[in-house]
Amino acid sequence: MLHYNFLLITFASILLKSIMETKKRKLITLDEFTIQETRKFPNATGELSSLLRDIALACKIINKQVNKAGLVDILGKHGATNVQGEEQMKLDIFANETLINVLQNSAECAGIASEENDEFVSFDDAYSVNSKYVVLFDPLDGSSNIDVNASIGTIFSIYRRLSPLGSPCTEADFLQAGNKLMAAGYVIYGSSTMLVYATKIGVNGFTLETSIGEFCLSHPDMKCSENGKIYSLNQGNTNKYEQGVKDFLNYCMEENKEEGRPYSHRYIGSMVADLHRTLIKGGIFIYPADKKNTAGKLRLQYECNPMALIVEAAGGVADFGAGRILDIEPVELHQRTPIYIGSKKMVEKALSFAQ
Ligand code: P6P
Repeated sequence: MLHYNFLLITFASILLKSIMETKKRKLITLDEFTIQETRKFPNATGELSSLLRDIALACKIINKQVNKAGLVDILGKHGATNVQGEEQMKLDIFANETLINVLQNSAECAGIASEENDEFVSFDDAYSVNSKYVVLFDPLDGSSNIDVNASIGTIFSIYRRLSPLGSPCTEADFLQAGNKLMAAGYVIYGSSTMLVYATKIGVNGFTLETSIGEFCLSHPDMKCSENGKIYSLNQGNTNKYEQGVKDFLNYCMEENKEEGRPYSHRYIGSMVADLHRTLIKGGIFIYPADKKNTAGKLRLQYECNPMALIVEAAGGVADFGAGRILDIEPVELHQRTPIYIGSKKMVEKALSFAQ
């Protein structure tokens, strides 16, 4: 009997200990995480963490509107068109204005460039003009999917400004190559709302916990698998693609059990959603040049560079067909580029057909 009691007490104490440990394991918010990361760099001042917090705040405000888009009169066309010649949805405008307002009030941002604005915006108030970072963003990427309730997203890039503190931003601040990025990330407004951001040392994902209004660490140290089985591009454009892309498409659709083919084709038409899946599941996303879009469709500074930093920091590859996306020297704020991005072996295979 004594032995039985001893076993019972031992089991109960182990159970209690594990319950206490579980209770101790707290959610790590984005702010807590970035502050912990800052402490790894003795010279870090916390300004980048503060800027990430401001971007996260703007995206929480945007998320609120995206989530109820069907209920308020914010759906549908705004009637205007943006510099890309694309019809602007009302949510595009709201997202753009929200990011500009929040960043202007941030103590860490000297100016912005937006996919929705023809020119960059320099914040010349006393605080902002002495800030050391500039932010570029696509406020609501994939907005053509808003009306059909498919995932859309905000994409952002953070550069250290080149112009002297105390003076207004110059265009050069916004025309830096992607290999100069300090950080980049996206927020995907999907079945859950997630913020994923990268610095050169890694990629981490945070899911919005709506009960406390905080992005909480849910995907630490994200990695893009070396290979994959999903290819993602707009197959409706096949007749406009160069022969190398057509040959890769045929390769993907060819039966080959040893190499796990045919692959699966997935295409949402929202870069953030297609890239998030590629990061989580592996695969390749391609938006190549074609007869209509001879330089490709996607924007270098607002879509391709930030996504390239994220995927490369996760171990993947991001190429424009003849070199790294991140090494392109931008010459124009809204310039476009072809993009082959995702699992290293799949990008290499796709590019081997382009030769
Ligand atoms: P297409 C959305 O308009 C976007 O800029 C990206 O999010 C997306 O990957 C691409 O364009 C979709 O383009 O020509 O396939 O509709």
